[in-house]
Amino acid sequence: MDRPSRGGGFSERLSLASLAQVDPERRPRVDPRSLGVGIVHLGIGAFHRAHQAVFTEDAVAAAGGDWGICGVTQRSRDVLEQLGPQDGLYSVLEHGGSDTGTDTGLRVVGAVRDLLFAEEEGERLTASIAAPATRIVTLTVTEKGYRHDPATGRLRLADPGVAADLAGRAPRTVVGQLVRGLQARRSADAGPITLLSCDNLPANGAVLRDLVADFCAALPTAEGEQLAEWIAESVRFPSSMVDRIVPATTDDDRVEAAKLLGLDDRGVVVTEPFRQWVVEDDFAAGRPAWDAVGVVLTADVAPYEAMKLRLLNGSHSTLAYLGALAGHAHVADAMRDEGIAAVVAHLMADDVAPTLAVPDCFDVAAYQRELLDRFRNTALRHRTVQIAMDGTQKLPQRLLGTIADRLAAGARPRLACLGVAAWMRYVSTAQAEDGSPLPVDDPLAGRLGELTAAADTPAAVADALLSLQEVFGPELPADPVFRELVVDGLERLTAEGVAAATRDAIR
Ligand code: CS2
Repeated sequence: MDRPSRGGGFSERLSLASLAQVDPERRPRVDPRSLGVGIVHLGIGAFHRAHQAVFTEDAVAAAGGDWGICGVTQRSRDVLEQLGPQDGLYSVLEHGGSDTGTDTGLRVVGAVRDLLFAEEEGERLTASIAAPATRIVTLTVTEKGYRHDPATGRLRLADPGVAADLAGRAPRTVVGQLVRGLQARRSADAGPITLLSCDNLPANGAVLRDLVADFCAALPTAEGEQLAEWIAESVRFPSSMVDRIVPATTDDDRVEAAKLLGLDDRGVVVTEPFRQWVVEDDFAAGRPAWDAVGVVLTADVAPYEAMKLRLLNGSHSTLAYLGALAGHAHVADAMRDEGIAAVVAHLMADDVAPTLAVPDCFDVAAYQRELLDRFRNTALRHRTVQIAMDGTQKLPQRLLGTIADRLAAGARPRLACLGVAAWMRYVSTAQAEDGSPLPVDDPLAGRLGELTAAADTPAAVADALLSLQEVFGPELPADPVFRELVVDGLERLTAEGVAAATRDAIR
């Protein structure tokens, strides 16, 4: 008998056995039992489950193919505990709506057919990349998962994890796992394969290809050279732009999903109705019919990537730092703050839009309006501190590219520089204006603390942080206009606070 459990759900879990109890309209669009694995996905977090897995299930429903997903989790067992007992099934809860109301949809996705915990099942991971049935490896491992220097695009060979993987342990870094898997694939003569990066990095496919090449070049020559040759012939690295806002799931979301399902689902992910995927059509061994279900397959992803990273993610980070400093817990709360909302609208229109080479027929003004609406979606509880994490890994592609392009054009990108200043204020104070603590969750958190500890004026804080070459590169910090705008923004945020600084910025 179903009775409410912890969190108000139901005691019976979602699984293949209980699926018959779910409203037929909400069930997977393909029979999960009949779906073989063709894709290994590294980083099976909420984003993948709400994005590529949904597109993939739809593509199989439209055109068939054994494109089930083996989802790999890197460090945390949580996903295994959520999805393992559920036979990989989970629901996607869609929340549309803004100030004018909400509308909710829920569907169960069955595309994830296998799960693997990389830390404990290294051999099985290598074997699944080497399996002939696997034809694509997709990745959402976050910016920091690449362990590269964004300024040079090179693998950080001195990174202890990379060095240990090169020395031959069961690989723990993403690039190490891929290369060892490819090595096994070559030995097994299992044929060509595609590695498809789905992380928010510009030219993510080319970046991944170079990092794989760097890893091979650092192996003993006899081992690395032949492998690199085989990779050049047999492996493709298309780039892709991914977009869907997927906040961390809350207990309220789980309760809501349980009510709609009549079952307990520990793997539910929550998202917006919008989803977009633009993929470079360069596959070594086939792909799902993603083009039949709205994915844009194209020869050149770069203009879409720049547009999305600079307009959406650049705005997101700016909203997150200004919003968190001003005490707004969620993106939609920050959007209700008139000063912050105006800064974001002007950032897009004045600083970012002039830098974009938008694809033909693309209405970039409409895209900006749509973004502002998406940010205003009050039904999504997207925490500002979630977006604020890993700033050192995100700033280059989100804000610094815009700034460099505008400076080169002789412009003064004040709003993008205010975004950088807000990041500086956030990481150097680690507290909101009301004194409440803010987490500085960043792989360089230690360095950020050391650099700013003794800096006692906004200019000193800015100079200390601008010395981070792996973030700012060598040229930008030497640009007097850039430094002036960042210091000015930081001085205003420090002396006057977010409300006055945002008001001044849009005057
Ligand atoms: C966000 C992204 O957490 C973040 O940094 O900016 O995850 C954003 O929600 C997605 O890129 C939207 O496609």
